Amino acid sequence: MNRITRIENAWKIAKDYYGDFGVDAEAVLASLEETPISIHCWQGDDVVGFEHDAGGASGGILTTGNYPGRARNAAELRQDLDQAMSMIPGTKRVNLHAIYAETGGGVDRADLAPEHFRAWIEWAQERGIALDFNPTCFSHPNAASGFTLSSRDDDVRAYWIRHVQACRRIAAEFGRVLGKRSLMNIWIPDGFKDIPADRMTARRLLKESLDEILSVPMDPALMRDAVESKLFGIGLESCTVGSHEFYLGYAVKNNVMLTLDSGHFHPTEAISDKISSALLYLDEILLHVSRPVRWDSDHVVILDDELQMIANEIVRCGRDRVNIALDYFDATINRVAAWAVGTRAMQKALCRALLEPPELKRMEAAGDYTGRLILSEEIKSMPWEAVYAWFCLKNDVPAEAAGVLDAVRGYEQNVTSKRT
Ligand code: RNT
Ligand code: ZN
Repeated sequence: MNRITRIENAWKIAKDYYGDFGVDAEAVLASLEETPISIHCWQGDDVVGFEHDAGGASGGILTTGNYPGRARNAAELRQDLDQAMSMIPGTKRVNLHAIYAETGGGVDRADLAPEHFRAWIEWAQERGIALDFNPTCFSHPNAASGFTLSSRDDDVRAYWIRHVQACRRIAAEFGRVLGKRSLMNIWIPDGFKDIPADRMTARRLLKESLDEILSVPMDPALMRDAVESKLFGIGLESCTVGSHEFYLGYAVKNNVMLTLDSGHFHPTEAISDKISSALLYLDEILLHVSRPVRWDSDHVVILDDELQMIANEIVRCGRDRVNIALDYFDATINRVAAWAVGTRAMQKALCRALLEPPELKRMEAAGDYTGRLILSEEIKSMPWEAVYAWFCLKNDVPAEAAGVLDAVRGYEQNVTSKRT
């Protein structure tokens, strides 16, 4: 039997199988198709960016590895993203950071403007994709003290306020030109290596900075602000100014989005459990799906238990209120593969979540925990992969590992291995 016939036959059997469980697999395909995943551009160049003195990420985040072929400029990064996206079915968005501006050199971050992203906007427009955005409040001399929006130095604080405000205007322009709202996520590295004597002042300063930034009204149809909390970073072990409580409170009070990053909590604490709570008090949230291994290591996302739990909660709580973005950076492997594997893993988890038999919730509601356990174990080996393979085939992207690997190897041979 040829490959395509085999995938199609498997899909037909799977559709029939899920039908018996009261699940409409055709509807699942449609839902999967329209669920956007925001792909982070920074996996492609190890969070370096295009500023002329760019030296890699600081602020307690760290990329390790030196796999050859890193994108060295915007044209290469876009080419690599195109290659990755050709291996990813469904609706894609691309997530940019301010350091990916193309200024020709010499433009200060506080003076960035939409024109410095013109090539990105045109590229996105040609592909019909939305752009998300992030101010870059790290890897910069004005962040060298370890404090940005919570700095005690008025000039430093004013500088970063101007930068974030510039970024909000850029995000709004993305939304306007592309006709799709841009999400702008604020993450700052600010924190203390050792035990602080005054946490309150730093947090009050951060609150005041955010208040000033948000005092400029923006059209929510064009852009929306999100704030991302964190537990600790390297060299910032004792206290992070923008902690979970800080931003949860801030988001609820000010009607901005909360960003939950899977690597930003205690190792046994999972963001999957936080989604339902956050959505009782916020209209929407943003996820930074990552994979922490022992710390916030930003490994490539894989189909593990927590990813599945995150996807289940997204589907159960409402896909329209949870915005999915990826956030990881591994420089020890082919970077295009890293994008493809992580994004496809997110989609596979969503596919499985969408295929969940309604019986599971019914059993729980009836107090039948034994039934819930037996069925949830069975769900793990249901033929979801036949549904995902068919989804890939319909979208004209590789359905199986061999296809992904061939595409990655071919691109590496022809393009990235030639970069020196
Ligand atoms: C850092 C945060 C943040 C960054 C990106 C590059 O811990 O997760 O989201 O990873 O902005
Ligand atoms: Zn993040």
